[in-house]
Amino acid sequence: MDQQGHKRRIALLGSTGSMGLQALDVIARYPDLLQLEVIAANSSADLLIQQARTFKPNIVVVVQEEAYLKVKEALIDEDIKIFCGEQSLCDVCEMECVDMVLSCIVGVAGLRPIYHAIDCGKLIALANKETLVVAGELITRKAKERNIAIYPVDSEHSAIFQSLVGEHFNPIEKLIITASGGPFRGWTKEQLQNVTLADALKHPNWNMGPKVTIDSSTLMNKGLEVIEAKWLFNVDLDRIEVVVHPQSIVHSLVQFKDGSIKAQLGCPDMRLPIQYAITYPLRLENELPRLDFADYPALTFEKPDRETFPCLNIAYEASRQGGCMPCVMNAANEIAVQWFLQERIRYVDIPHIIENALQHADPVKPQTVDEYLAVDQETKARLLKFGPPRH
Ligand code: MN3
Repeated sequence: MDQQGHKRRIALLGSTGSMGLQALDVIARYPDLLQLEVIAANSSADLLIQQARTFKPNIVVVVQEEAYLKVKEALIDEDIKIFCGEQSLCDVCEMECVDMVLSCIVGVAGLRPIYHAIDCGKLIALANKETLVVAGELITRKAKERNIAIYPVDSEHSAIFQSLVGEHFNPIEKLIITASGGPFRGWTKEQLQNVTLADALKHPNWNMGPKVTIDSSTLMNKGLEVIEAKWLFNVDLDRIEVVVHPQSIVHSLVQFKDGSIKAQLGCPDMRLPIQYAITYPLRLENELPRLDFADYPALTFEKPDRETFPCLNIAYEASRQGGCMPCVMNAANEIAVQWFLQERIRYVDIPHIIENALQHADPVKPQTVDEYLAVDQETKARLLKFGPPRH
């Protein structure tokens, strides 16, 4: 709610994914403060119809045409505007009835709408980490130019953001990002040879969608988050450290120049970082589970195994090289994860596919959203043309 007592009007992009569902749950808890103006999804027509009936937004966006026709027909008796196509994702971001854009889109598809929302001066709550990985320089420059704050939704970045409240002029010495280590923590390279899709989809602590669950198991998720943190908090890569913390209670830490470390702790539940991002700077009462330290007699920390899980180093290296390289890495990872989810490649092929794509990349320096998206498209087209590696 702003100072005049107006509700904060939210456009939720990606409402049918795992994060989107949790975001709807949060928004619905604060009807006096928040108003759901727009929901948008790619193609999940049935779920979108159900969400529209339950949450009564004023606008629904469906990207795919076939799904759009189905949604439009089903909601004919509702007082809801229905828009179709990718361009509509951008169009709703500039509408006057929207104060904040909450992007829960997965992958590079979220880049254009968020860039446009920033350009239109909207508040941004960002769960879509790939946007900052691919074009962090462009996004953060535009946000600075428009004087727009980007509120992180990713739990690690929310923890850092919360630890920085009140520390505006105090220099950061180091960011320490925690990682659960995923389901294969402690496994050897040999053991990873036989990992199945079902094994990889079992995340020990967090309830997330399939893409981010696989990324967590390979540590690519942590690599993406390191790059995300670099842009969000303007901290050099060599001052961002990853530490494995299997209990997922300490969500990340900031070390200041005096050596003092601040952290944010809580139960692993994405609804808390979502809530903080969309109601910042307020801390509102909720019924989310509370942490009982008696349930966690030991909080442990260890170094990540960068040799068995090479994706973390791949991400650091791609970010160091800069230019289009993080975009190429992200594109190759999206394809590799898609192939693994379709059971067309082995688990251990994922890092090789990404490394291979980086080796063959032309190290250009994109300057616009279109140029970044062209690199993304070219990388994916090349991979799809040659298909999955054969053994
Ligand atoms: Mn995270």
